[in-house]
Amino acid sequence: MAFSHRVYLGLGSNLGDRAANLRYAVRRLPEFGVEVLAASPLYQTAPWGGVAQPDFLNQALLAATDLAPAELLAAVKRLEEAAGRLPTVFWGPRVLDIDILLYDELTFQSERLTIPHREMKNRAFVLAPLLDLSPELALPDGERAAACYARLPEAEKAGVRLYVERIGGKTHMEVIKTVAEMQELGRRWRAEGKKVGLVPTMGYLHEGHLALAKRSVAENDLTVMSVFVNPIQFGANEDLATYPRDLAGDVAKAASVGVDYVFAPEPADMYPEGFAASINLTGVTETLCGASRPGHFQGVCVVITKLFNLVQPTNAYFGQKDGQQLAVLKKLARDFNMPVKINGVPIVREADGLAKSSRNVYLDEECRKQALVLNQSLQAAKKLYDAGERDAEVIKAAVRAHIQTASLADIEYVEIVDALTMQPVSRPEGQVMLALAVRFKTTRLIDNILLGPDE
Ligand code: PH2
Ligand code: MG
Ligand code: MG
Repeated sequence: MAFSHRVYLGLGSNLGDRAANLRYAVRRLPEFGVEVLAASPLYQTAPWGGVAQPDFLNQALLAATDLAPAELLAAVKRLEEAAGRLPTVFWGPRVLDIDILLYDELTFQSERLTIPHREMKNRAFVLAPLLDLSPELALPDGERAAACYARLPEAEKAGVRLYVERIGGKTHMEVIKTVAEMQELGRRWRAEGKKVGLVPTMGYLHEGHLALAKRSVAENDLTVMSVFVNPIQFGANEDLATYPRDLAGDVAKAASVGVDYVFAPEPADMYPEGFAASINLTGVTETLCGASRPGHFQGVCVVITKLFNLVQPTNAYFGQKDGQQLAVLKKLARDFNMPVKINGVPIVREADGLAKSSRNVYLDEECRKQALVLNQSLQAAKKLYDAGERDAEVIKAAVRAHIQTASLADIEYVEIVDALTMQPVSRPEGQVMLALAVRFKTTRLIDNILLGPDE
């Protein structure tokens, strides 16, 4: 099911078996048209306002639904009733309370419903579990949930304590924020003999990333997706500062395809003062993007080596979109005898053929239109190859000529290389990669196609 709206719900209970009541809500929400994507841990919280009453257990859920806001409100009211909630004193003790906190980026106001939830910014018992789901969560007014939480009086935050029991939804997505926690989990999984899949990303997830995650979820006991914009793989004049970021959205998308853990460390935790390691693979890193982005693949090799050491994955998944990166990492794993299988996953394209990339958001309307020449030229080259053409210069010339029909295209390279060594070939034999890098105004795009037999 692909529900179209993303909602955050706040759950509370302070009557009866509180944990069982919350578990009941998580279990039955799907029957009411609400798919639970991720559930926070439970918090035991001091009652806020209202009459004197027992402590609550509170939880936040990330969910997806096709229901409109008013329908969603009606649905959660029915579920509250089904759980045995009786009309009680205003703000008195209740078996189950389900509040709609956020609904997409919507602000909505009716007599019965206000979105975002009217009081959520002022309540530690709402914000604390919410931040477990999405540390970077942005509210529709642009404010961050973390900033709201930070503003609350210390006394109120002190009334919120993590409760031991964890009640999950369909998925048990957790966000790991520190290197130390990630290393501890990796160690435990290895000791338990778990088959772990790792999907390294720089975030701002699109269907291409989710294709990697789906493969990993299907092939492993559990999947870790890292979301880390790796500073050391960016050159001085590259787009590190402006690289698009949306951790809250990434967490939601990862949860929706069954990822178990998002690892989102801070740069200073990955590269503390005095960090000195570098890794240099000769040959394979020196052509194509390696020629125009000095230091790029060294930075990639370092971060991936660190991630492998922390997570200790059985499988790691990378997109064929970054074809040279895939070849470099296969070589890295082979040369260092790393106990991990490197899996390449085919390029995911937009309906009109443009390869999906986080950087596509930089393209203005005209560049976006003209960028279609990239895939078109690759398809034309494949036709030539399939018709028997084996002169690399002839194929490359045809690709260049087609790209140059786009007035804004500025070709960095068009190259045919051996699929494993990334060294240029003049007459393709075995599997080769036709790869290109082209600038449209300030945006640099790469794309490629594999030709010949898969070895
Ligand atoms: N809900 C209320 C009023 N007060 N206090 C805590 N700690 N947790 C709640 O869920 C809660 C509350 C009204 O919905
Ligand atoms: Mg409430
Ligand atoms: Mg309520």
